[in-house]
Amino acid sequence: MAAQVPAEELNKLSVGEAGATKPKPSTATATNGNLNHDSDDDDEPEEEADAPEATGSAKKKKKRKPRKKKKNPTAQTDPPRVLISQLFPNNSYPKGEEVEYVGDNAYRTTNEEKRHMDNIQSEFLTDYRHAAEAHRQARGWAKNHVKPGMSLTDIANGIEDSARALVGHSGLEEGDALRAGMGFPTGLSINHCAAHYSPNAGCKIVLQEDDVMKIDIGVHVNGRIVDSAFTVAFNPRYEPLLEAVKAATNAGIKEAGIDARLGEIGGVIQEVMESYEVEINGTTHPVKSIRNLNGHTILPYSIHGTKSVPIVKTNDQTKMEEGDVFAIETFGSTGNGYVHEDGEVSHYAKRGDAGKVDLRISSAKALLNVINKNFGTLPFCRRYLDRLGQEKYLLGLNSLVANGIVESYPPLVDKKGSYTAQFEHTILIRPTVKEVISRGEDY
Ligand code: HZT
Ligand code: MN
Ligand code: MN
Repeated sequence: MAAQVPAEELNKLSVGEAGATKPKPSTATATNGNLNHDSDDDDEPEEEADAPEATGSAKKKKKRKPRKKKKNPTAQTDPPRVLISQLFPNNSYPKGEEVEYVGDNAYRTTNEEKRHMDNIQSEFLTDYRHAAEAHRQARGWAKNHVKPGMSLTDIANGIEDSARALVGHSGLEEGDALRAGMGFPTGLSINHCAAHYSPNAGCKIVLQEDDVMKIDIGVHVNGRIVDSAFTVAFNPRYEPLLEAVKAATNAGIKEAGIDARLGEIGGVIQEVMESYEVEINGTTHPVKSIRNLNGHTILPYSIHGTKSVPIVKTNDQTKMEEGDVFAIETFGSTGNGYVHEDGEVSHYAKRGDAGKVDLRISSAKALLNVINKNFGTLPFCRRYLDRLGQEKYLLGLNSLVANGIVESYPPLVDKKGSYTAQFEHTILIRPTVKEVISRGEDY
């Protein structure tokens, strides 16, 4: 089956995966995926040959200072298994996309006090950039390898084995997953399912040629979670849907900044989203913003903070503030533009405000210890319990949910037969600039 890949999907592959058709190790270098061309200048992807041109009488020979040998010529493998910390030594990870503030906040970029504040927060910036590079490389694997005919289980494992290996979550030491690893279960949500589907054990779902799949990946380092998602489709008929949602998310990112009002950002997102339509099998559908899905703040070890970013116009006057971290995510749909919970649950998380309950079911007590040790308040899924060797935990898990200690996050679906798409980035509202930490050459 010759999968029809939209030209855009082919052209916008992460540069970190360039050359991935070759056997391992790939030719990708440590610096691929770095968007920031004005950072260090010793990180050029390729060394230009300084030898004179063989036939070059007509060509001008570039005069160039002889360059020092590249510090880190380490190549990433395919699948990616080389530590990000090895590819980028001395804790110098690639920056995301830095965007200067405008208007009343334009002064911040050069302001001495703001720059000082920025500098003292560099520790958490390092962790975010580290996690973001792992995210780009793990999703690069997905962009190159996910094809119709693959099972969702193989896709999830391919992504998660990559992400864990890249941040050094070996699974061999206790508390490993709490230092770095998955920030939440990989979402693989297809068609009318918009979010929070991840395969449980025994899942037989295979990706189909005409499917629209949202791939939502969370990677964390020291609890700093990078939450970023994209949508894949193999039939080009969905291109306008994907374009609508990508443009809507970028519009939201552009509106974001210190003192930006959340309800207004929603209005801009909706305006962009709903300027598109998509024709499927001879029927033209308006693209709708899914009005009960939102972006959100992110806190250490906690995937949702207290602020929500609507994707339709609302009168929420809440402002973005310096120091906030936001997941800007938008969802477009050919259906109702409204989701409900439906289907088997895969995603769970211990509640941050979980009080002390005397658990009378021994399996619940035992499972809570496993959760505390391995996930804390980070979301997890049943597969993560399976890989830890846990068995017959469902009764205990359900009792933790019933007792309000663990929250379940069921799949979120629009009406049957509809198609939904998502794009998402994590952005840092730094004192001097906003940084789109998860930005890549791909999206
Ligand atoms: C919950 C559980 C998870 C957060 C958004 C989201 C994936 O819909 C406030 C606004 C992972 C994430 C979340 F396992 N959710 N982003 N990426 N899902 S949410 C939410 O529950 S809470 C949105
Ligand atoms: Mn997400
Ligand atoms: Mn999110």
